Amino acid sequence: DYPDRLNVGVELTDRMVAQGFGDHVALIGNGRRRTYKELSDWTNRLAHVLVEDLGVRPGNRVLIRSANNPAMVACWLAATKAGAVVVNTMPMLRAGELAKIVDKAEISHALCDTRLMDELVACAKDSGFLKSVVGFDGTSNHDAELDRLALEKPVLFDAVDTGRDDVALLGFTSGTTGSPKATVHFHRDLLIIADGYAREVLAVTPDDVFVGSPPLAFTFGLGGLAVFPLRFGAAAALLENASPPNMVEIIQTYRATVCFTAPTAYRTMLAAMEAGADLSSLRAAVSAGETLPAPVYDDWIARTGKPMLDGIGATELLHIFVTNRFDDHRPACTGRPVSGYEARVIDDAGNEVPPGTVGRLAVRGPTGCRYLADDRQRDYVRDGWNVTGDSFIMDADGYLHFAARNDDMIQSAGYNIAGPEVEAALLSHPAVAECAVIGAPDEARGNIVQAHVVLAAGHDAGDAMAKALQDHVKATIAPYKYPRSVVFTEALPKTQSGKIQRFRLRQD
Ligand code: 3SK
Repeated sequence: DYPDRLNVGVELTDRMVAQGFGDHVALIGNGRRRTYKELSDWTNRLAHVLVEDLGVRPGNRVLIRSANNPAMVACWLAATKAGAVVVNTMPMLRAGELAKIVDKAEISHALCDTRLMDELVACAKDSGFLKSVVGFDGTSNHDAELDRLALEKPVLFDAVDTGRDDVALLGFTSGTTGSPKATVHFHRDLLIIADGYAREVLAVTPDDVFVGSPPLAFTFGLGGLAVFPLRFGAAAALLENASPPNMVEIIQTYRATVCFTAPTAYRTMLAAMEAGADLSSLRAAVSAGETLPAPVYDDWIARTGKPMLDGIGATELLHIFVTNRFDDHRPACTGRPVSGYEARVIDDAGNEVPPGTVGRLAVRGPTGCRYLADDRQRDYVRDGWNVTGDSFIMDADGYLHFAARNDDMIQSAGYNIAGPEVEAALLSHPAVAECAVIGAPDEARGNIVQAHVVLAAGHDAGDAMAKALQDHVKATIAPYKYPRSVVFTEALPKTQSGKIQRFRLRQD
């Protein structure tokens, strides 16, 4: 139950100061620590600039373009306090991609790290919506227009009196198919994910230090690296380049306790621990965005004595809605719904399938989904249930097990083969660092299973390796599932949030 009048920007800053967290560290980044009081002052000054100098009005759509750093969080909170609807965007987007977002969301104002201006300026030139682009200093040296204007402003700001059901955020999702949709989220949604998943599952305390790789532009990152820590008086250590080695370094430096990232990064962290890195401060390792292979889960427990928490979320529902828990977790299992959410597995007609049967995962909960002006709403939401693009099996105890993304099922010679199962088998071979399995057209079999493999350091590609991997899969799962074609590659195509784009492999 949230009050009728609610502004999430205020809740995560001024309210935290009022609750006594003023001196606690809120954000770490670019070598600096910022307390809650500093964050509150900073965001209030920025909000003054937005309203008084830039003319932002409640409901205006404000785009933010930055890598993960404290200034990006401050801009997001300030725009929220000013009553704007924020669209956070990835730093690597090009003018053409930005233009689609600007048009769809009818963006009037943009705040941009000065290091990333070119593409946005190019996009603004031809835009009928975007009337103001202002730069901020992502390195927090306050050396850009927005920062200079902010320094002149008072540290108190009378935030716009938004309602709990007013729109606060548009989360863009390109999914793995490339055609962006915007999902609409209210002020209360941002608190629901903190008071649900973060409180119930992670039991966040003010002593926690969060770290992770997902961009703040992706709601997985915004939740895990901004909303969750700030809701509980904890700290977030933000990395502009969250490569696994950088995360290992920051975890050790700041004794980070909660990590949000994808399974591939955890594999690198396991190797780093093997080589002597001390990641013992981590109490929660959250894995999402890609299926967690059982070997990574097993190795993590063996090495740290703690579970890795696999979960599934969606931009449509803002954050994780099905998850394992510290005291309730299993390998190759995504767990049970977070409180407030319901999940079921359905067939094509929308009927629930019996336990043990593969079907489409459907979810219902308080945070979505509402697409912005998009006909795909009709396919995604049916009878109030969000019908995801993932196939799952629910076991007799109500635990959900990932089967495949719907487009990852491979029909080969009359067999239905789940690509991720073959990937898991390949990943259990020590020579495989990463892989993606797709169906490749084949005259005789309709499709054959094709594995795209990135080898771990010290292993050589070639026929002998391909044969070794095929034999390994045959020995691990039903032999008919083995990859008849193995393609070695240096890197897999990924979205900017780290999801493998199998559709691009299919196009090649
Ligand atoms: O896995 C995802 O795609 C996701 C999306 C948004 C928020 C959280 C998650 C895990």
